[in-house]
Amino acid sequence: MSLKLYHFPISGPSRGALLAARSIGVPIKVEIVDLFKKEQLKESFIKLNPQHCVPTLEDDGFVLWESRAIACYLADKFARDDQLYPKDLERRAVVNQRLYFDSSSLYVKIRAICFPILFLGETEIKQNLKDDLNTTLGFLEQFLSGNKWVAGDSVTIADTSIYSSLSSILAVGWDISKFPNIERWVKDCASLPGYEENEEGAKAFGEAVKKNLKQ
Ligand SMILES: N[C@@H](CCC(=O)N[C@@H](CS)C(=O)NCC(=O)O)C(=O)O
Repeated sequence: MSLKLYHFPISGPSRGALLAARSIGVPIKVEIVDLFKKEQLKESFIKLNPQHCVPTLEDDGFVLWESRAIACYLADKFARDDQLYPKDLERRAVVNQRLYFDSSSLYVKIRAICFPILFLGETEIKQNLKDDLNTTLGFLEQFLSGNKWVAGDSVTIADTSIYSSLSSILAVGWDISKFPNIERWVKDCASLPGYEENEEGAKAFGEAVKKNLKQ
């Protein structure tokens, strides 16, 4: 088996794919693509992934990108059982809903705040972007009401995906004290395999954002 993940630790989506792989427990070779050095634009990488983004997975010649698609693929192919990505139609549908929620809502709101600060010279977070993210966190708070994990009683790849997104903005110093279910779940996420590795990348992300923020 030769499984390789092209990865950049500062990237939330990239950490999401790796955190899923760590929970699945599949051995995976990690190759760093330094986005700050524009390594994703190297000819060899564009040949592999014309969309030149991380994470990108290579599995014996099969190439896949999009962090959540990678998590689903790895769970389906390598997980010991179906807990992380249930086969039951309805339970899987809820996991998928949470994954789409992350990809189309939570991650998007976090990116809308951080991208302009990291790359466009913005030094403040606009109030409407703060409100947008807090509204979205309100939905996550509801998903976690009466549930230990975001899609029910057991940990799934929805947790690894959403946690990797959320950990980026937590590292910027986001206040989640109004969301007690999220606070409790964030503490529980410390039990995820690969948690420390994720925290390191999130911390570097948070520092890069905070450096550009007006104090
Ligand atoms: N929706 C994608 C987002 C991937 C993405 O935008 N990756 C960024 C880093 S966060 C990237 O590789 N950017 C470099 C580029 O597009 O050239 C996923 O979840 O994998």
